[in-house]
Amino acid sequence: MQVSRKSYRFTHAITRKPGHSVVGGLRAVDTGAPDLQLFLQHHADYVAALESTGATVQTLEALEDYPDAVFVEDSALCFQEGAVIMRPGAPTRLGEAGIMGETLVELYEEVLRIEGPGHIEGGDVLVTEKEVLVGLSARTDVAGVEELQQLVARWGYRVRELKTPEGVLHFKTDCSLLDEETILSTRRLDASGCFEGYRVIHTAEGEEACANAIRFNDLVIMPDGFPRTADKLHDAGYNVRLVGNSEAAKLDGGMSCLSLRFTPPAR
Ligand code: CIR
Repeated sequence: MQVSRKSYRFTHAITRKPGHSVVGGLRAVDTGAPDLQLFLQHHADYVAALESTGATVQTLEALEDYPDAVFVEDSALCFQEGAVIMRPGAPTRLGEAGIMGETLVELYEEVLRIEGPGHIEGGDVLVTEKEVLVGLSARTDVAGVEELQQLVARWGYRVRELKTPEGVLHFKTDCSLLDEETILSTRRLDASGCFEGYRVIHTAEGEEACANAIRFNDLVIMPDGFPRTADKLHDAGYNVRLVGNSEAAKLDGGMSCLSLRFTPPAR
């Protein structure tokens, strides 16, 4: 695979502010609508954490027609060589991808698109140093994975198809990349054997909801409120930054969902 930089080093990120419509975002279980003011505060803290690593963060305006548009990760996949516009499996989110494409064509010469009929969402894709792992889920199907494989083969990437655990929204709801050889994972996902060959750190029992963290340059950014897993990561030598996530969590969103992280080619 032609990766010249580490899979967790990025110069850029794109985020999008939550809008008033976020209260109508998709959720598996209704635990109440998110509070927009608190969501905006958490979002600002998240952007500040990304920026504190020296990266340039482009924060797009809210898209009121798309309640879940704050979760930009699902709309595209960004590599060094180019970007791929996803095809979300949630009908209410389909239009977000094309809109993100308008931003990405400003940054990349090569912007490819999943045309369908399959579906794939960025939350189901974990890019590591050596491969692109994609979990089949209620949002990502075999045809979507196959189309991604065909598209990224030109850049030398190998796609490995896996299964997202039953009832889990996205593959990355249950795992994150910590460094070139280490994955943070729930025990239930790791039990499938999908991370053979990697070093795996498990979320603490009862703290499975923090498996969706991100390694962004020198930081591991994880949701606040999971002290035993935070201690584990700290003890393993990671520089952990906690960000409030209570409002995104009401919509099944976590740290990875809130940004696209990438290093665009010099133009
Ligand atoms: C959804 O159901 O699509 C949103 N409410 C949450 C998306 C979270 N995105 C992610 O895990 N990548």
